[in-house]
Amino acid sequence: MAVIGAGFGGIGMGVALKRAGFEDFVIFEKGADVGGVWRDNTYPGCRCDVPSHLYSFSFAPYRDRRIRYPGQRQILEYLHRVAVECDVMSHLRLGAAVTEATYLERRGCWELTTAVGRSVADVVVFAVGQLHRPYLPDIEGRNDFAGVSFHTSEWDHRHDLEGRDIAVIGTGSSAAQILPSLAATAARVRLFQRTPHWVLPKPPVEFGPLARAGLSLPGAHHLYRQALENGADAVLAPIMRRGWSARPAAWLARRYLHRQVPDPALRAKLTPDYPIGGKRIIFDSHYYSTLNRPNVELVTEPVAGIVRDGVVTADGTRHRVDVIVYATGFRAPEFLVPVQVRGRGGTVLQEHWSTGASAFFGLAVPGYPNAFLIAGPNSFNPAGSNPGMKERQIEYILECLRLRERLGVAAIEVDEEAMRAHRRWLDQAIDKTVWPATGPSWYKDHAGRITNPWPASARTYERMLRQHRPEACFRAASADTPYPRHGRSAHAVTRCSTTAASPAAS
Ligand code: N01
Repeated sequence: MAVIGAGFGGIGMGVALKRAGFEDFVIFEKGADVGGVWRDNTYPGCRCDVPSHLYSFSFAPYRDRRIRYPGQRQILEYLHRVAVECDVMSHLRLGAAVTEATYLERRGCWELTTAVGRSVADVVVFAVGQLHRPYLPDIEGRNDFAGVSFHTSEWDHRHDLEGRDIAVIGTGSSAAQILPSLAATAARVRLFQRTPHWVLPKPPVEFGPLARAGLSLPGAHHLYRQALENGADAVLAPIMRRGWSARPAAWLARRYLHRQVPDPALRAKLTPDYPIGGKRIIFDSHYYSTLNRPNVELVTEPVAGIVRDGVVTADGTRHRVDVIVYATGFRAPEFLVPVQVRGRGGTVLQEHWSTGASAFFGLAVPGYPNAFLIAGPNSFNPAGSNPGMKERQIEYILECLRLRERLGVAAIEVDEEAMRAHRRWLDQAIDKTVWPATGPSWYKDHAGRITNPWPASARTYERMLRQHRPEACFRAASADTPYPRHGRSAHAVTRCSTTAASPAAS
């Protein structure tokens, strides 16, 4: 069996396989380390805006009585610890980017191609995440810039930005986290905003003395996690569907903006004109206040081009800068790119998705037997914890593998009708959200189809998965190839045949 990606999804899948008594699997990771986005994003100020008691695996609960929102390094350390303690490290192949995955129909398994060779795996789990390929906008003259420039997820730490003139393009969550750190030492920061985002304040990074004392009581960490989970489902999720909390949340955000930004002209520029929740809400307590600093300027004229020494806006102003930081987000709707995935009949998944990426609960696609996704289309939780969503997907994938074993077939795949029914449900659920009424964001593909977020609460996702058992929604992909029974341990959920084979060229 092969898992592709060693972020939260891939590590979580590896741990679940080990716990199910399954040893014969490989995790292919393109990078030189585990961690996914928490390995790649090292920009100043990078930390999770979801409390880690929630943003962690339920089987490896976060138990810190001091820090509520750990920084990037601490989250990376957490993932390392999980991988080491749960004995997943020996399954890793680092620096092994999978470029092709082809379903071998007669054998009911997958052939995977990396730069060093080919492997065959009976099952493949794509755990590549949604936010790992940087998006660099196609701004005229981008390559003409003579200074230093980089994307937030590819921070170039060789450059000291103290005393420099910096342009930050984009005003999403990454920009909001970077701005206070940059502004503290830069000569000047110009923040280029196309659309203002909704911002809600978040509690301090560290717990206060009362919370610390509370967390020392038996069972308190678990109760706190549950409270966060309930809060996200009951308060945050309805915002996206114009539910009861949308108005109070918008009121709170406006009041927060009013209190933080005394200048009415600046406030007007920062006031969103689309419903709250239309784009991912920024949770941050230092972004607005940093915009009041004398060395920070919010530029709302559209970026028209980039020249040797700076950024030119549509009004013709030339903003001379030494450094350009692209806080312009990720190619999130291009799922699985650049892996070329070929399913039954040689159908390329990206072509199959030419009318919009879609998957059964974000985790399986008809015509792609024994292939599963973690964090696939419409399974990003914009109102809570994504490690939690991934755990639900991992549990479901294990159940699919058990079903395959029970059926005694080489391959199973999600039924077309189950997919169609799920699509119908998704369409009506998405119609009830604020996303159709909001402009472009990484929630949508280039044609405006909403391909990334889950349109309900995490609890609804869990409940719906329970109601859509694999027995009812998956079927044997081919009746003639029996389930491979040789060498299987008593506890194995599926037999793995991941083997290094001949180099790709041969
Ligand atoms: O990216 P974004 P991000 N000219 O796509 C602007 C997660 N995350 O890296 O809004 C000018 O949100 C674009 O403008 P507009 C989180 O899920 C989590 O900040 O399209 N501007 C927008 O302002 C988040 O949602 C944490 O008009 C241009 C910005 O670039 C996701 O990552 C922390 C432009 C892109 O914002 C992505 O966040 C950080 C152009 N040509 C991130 N093109 C946690 O703490 C684009 N923009 C968990």
